[in-house]
Amino acid sequence: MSRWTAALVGIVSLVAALAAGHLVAALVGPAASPFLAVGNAVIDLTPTPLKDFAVRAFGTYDKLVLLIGIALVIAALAVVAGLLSRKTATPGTVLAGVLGAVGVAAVLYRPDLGQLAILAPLAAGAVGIGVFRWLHGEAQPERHVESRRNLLIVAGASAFAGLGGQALGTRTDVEGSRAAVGELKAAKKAPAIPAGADFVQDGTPSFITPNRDFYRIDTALSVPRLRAEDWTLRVHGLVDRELTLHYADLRRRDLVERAITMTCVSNEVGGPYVSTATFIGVPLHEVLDEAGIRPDADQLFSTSADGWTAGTPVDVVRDPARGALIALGMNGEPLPVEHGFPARLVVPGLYGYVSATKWVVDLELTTFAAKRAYWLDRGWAERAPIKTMSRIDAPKGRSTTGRRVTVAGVAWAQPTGIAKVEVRVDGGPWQVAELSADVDDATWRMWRLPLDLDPGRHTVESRATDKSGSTQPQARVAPVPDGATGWHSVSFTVG
Ligand SMILES: Nc1nc2c(c(=O)[nH]1)N[C@H]1C(S)=C(S)[C@@H](COP(=O)(O)O)O[C@H]1N2
Ligand SMILES: [Mo]
Repeated sequence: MSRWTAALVGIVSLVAALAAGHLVAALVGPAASPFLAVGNAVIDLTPTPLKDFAVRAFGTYDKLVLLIGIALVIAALAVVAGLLSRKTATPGTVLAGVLGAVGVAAVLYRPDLGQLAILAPLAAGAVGIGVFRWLHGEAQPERHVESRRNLLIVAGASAFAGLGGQALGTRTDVEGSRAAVGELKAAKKAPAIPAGADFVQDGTPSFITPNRDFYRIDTALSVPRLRAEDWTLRVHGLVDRELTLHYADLRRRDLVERAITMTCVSNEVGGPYVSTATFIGVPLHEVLDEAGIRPDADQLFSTSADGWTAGTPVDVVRDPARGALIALGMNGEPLPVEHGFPARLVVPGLYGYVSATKWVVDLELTTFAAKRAYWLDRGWAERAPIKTMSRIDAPKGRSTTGRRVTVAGVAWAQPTGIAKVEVRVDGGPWQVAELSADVDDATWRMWRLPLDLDPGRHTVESRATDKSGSTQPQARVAPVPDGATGWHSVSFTVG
C-alpha cells in the first residue's frame, strides 16, 4: 500500500481508539479517558523542575501545551507504526497494544477512579487493534476506492463516538447546580473595599481580582464536575466524632465574608500567581471544633474529588483569628467550577499547595508523620507560610515618555500585613512609597512613588516590610522548596 495510505491507517486507527476510550470513559468515569488519563499521569510524574519550567514558560496554558505535546507524540508514533506496517500488520498491532497498556497503567495510577474505569483504556486498545487490522487488511492497492471509504467510515464513527463521549462525560449539570445555589448571604458582611485600596490609574492591579482574571493553578486536566446537591464533606481521623456535612447544611450556617489574597508557591519574584477575592464561607475552625480535634493531631489532611491532597498545620486552621474558611462563594457568586465549586479551603497566610484544596470532599485530622500530601514527594516543603514580597507593576514598557515616572506595584505579607514599601533607583538610597488604604492583613496592599528621573536608562527595585518589622530579604531564592525571595527589579529608559 502507498505511504500515504499506511500513515493514514495508523492515524485513523489511533483516533478511533481514543474516541472509543473517551466514549466508554463517559460511562465509567470521565477522567478515565485514555488521553486525559495519560496526560494526568504525565503531570504527576513530571519532575518538579520541568513542571516549574512549564508553568513559567506557558503559565495557565501549561496544560494545553502538554495535551498538544502528547497528541503530537502519539500521532507521530501512529504514523511510524503505519509506515512500518506496509508489509505486515504486526508493528501497528503491537503499538496499539502498547498504547492500550499505557492507558491501563495511567488509569490504575489515578487515585480517584473506580475499578470499572479500566474498561476505558481496554476498549481503546481493543478498538485500536481491531480497527487497525481491519483497515490494514482492506487497504490493498487494487481496492483503492473501498479502502478510502473505510477510512472515512472509521473517521466518521470516531468523531461520533468522541463527541458523544464528550457530551455524556460532561452531562453533570454543574452550571445548573451553581445557578440553583442563588445568592450566598453572609451573616457578617466584610466591610466594603474602600476607595483608595488600589492605584489602578498608576498601573497596579485592582484590589479585588475579577473571578475571570484570578490566577488558576491545579493538576486537573478535566475539572471535577460536582453538583452541590450531591456533594458531601467528611471530617474524620483524630476527632471525637466524625461529621458528614452537606452543602445545604453549610450554606444555612452563619456565613462569613472575608477578602483574602491567595498566593502560589511557584510564583517567581515579579510573577503573576497572586490574586485577591472576597470569599464567603463557613469558618473552618467551627467545623473542626464540632468534630473535636484530638490533642495528637498536628495535620489537617484535605483531599479533593480528583484525589489531590494538601496538608495544613492544625494550629493554623483551628485559630479563629486566622480566619480559614470552607469557602462556598467568591466575589458575590458561588465558586466558579475552576476555582473549586461547590467548596474549597482558603487559609490566609499559607501558600495554596499546603492549604487551598479545591473541590474538597474529605478532611482528615492526622499527623505530619503519618501522611504526606501531593506536592511533598515532588520536592516541596511540608510547611509553607507565605513570604513577604513586593512586585513592581509600573512602569510596564521599556521606555517612558517624560521625566516624571510613577513607580507602582503591590506587596503582600499575609497574615501579618504590609507596613512599608521602599523603592530605590539605580542602587541609590531607599525611598518610602505611599501605601494604599489598609484593608485587611490577609490581603495585599498597593504602593506608588512618583519620581523625577534624568533621561537615560534606570533600574528600580522594591522591598516590603511587614507589620512585625521584618523586611523582604534581598537574597534571590527559587520557588522550590518553600517560596521565592528577592527584590523585584525593573529597568526602563526615560526619554
Ligand atoms: N484540588 C486541587 N486543589 C488545589 C490545587 C490542585 O492542584 N488541586 N492546587 C493548589 C494550588 S498549588 C494553589 S496555588 C491554589 C490555586 O487556587 P486557584 O486556582 O483558585 O487560584 O489551589 C490549590 N488547590
Ligand atoms: Mo500553588
